[in-house]
Amino acid sequence: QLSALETRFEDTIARSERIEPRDWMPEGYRKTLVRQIAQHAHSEIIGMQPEGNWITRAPSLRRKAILLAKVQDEAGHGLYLYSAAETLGVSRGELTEMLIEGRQKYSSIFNYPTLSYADVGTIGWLVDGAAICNQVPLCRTSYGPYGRAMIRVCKEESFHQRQGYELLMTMMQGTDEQRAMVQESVDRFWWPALMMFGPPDEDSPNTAQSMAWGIKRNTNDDLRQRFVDMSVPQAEALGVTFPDPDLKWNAERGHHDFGEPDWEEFMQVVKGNGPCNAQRIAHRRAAHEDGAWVREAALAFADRQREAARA
Ligand code: FAQ
Repeated sequence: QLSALETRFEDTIARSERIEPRDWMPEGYRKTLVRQIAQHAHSEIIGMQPEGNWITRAPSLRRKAILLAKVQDEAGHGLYLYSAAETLGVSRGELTEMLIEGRQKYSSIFNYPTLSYADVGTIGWLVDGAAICNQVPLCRTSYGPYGRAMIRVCKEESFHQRQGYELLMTMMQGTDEQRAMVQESVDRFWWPALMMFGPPDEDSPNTAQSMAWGIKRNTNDDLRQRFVDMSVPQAEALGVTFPDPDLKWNAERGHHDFGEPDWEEFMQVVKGNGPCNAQRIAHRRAAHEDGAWVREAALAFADRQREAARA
């Protein structure tokens, strides 16, 4: 027997309407949202590092201005997402602690190094491309603050993807060496990009419940397929190939068939054993500790303002 509150919640979900912060929600729904939104926020913040690595070495002022703007946008996305999580009763400070103590995750993709400037283009094209595929449906997620944050995030991600593709297109019109740099970069990022969508559906413990609650709108495998189908013609236009001998059009299915990502590698990266996990967290921890004085000063200032207002 459902209580009146539960019935109202279920009805709201069934009508595809939004759950808002003041509405009653099951504890599991709240916890799942905190987990997913926090991971998403952490991914944006940690995701500043691989590309941030190249800001001081951008090949021109134009490329530097574009890259700076993109990395700043990622900080902004992290902040909207932490704000969305805060509506669920957790603070940004707590979430940051959980990230640097390794108690919350962030996307596996950001544990791979960026070895050449072509990686800036490839991240824009494939990583932001995968992010868009995953996030456009999240604009219709059942939790209001998360869905509304996604709308602006997706608009900015579209610009990010375009700048990456344009960068790669420019390099592909350059020298043989530049074309080789692009292909080498795509070869390294293709499989990790496919892993961004999460484990295969049969090994995804959260998908079924998250779909029933309207938090996720598609399964991991559906979105991965959509991404592959979208990327193949873009690769052809660019003149690069993907490192997958099984990748081919299947007319019967109306989709591309493709090979299996190395799920053992994925598990290792998620567990903290990827090429850059330790470095990413150490960098985030150092930035947090170096910023302690700013937080203390802001609190002291706010206290003084409050006292002045009372006097
Ligand atoms: N990496 O049961 P599921 C960006 C974990 S885009 C690490 O399938 P779920 C933009 C998962 O959390 C990247 N861990 O989980 C940008 C769970 O563990 P838990 C961020 C992963 O939640 C571009 C376990 O495996 N985007 O940042 C990954 O239903 C360029 C079992 O998995 C989002 O976060 C992974 N790839 O589905 C920024 C999108 N996949 O939590 C800078 C929102 C799975 O139980 C530069 N999130 N796990 O301990 C989602 O859509 C979902 O959370 C999924 C995973 C699809 C990622």
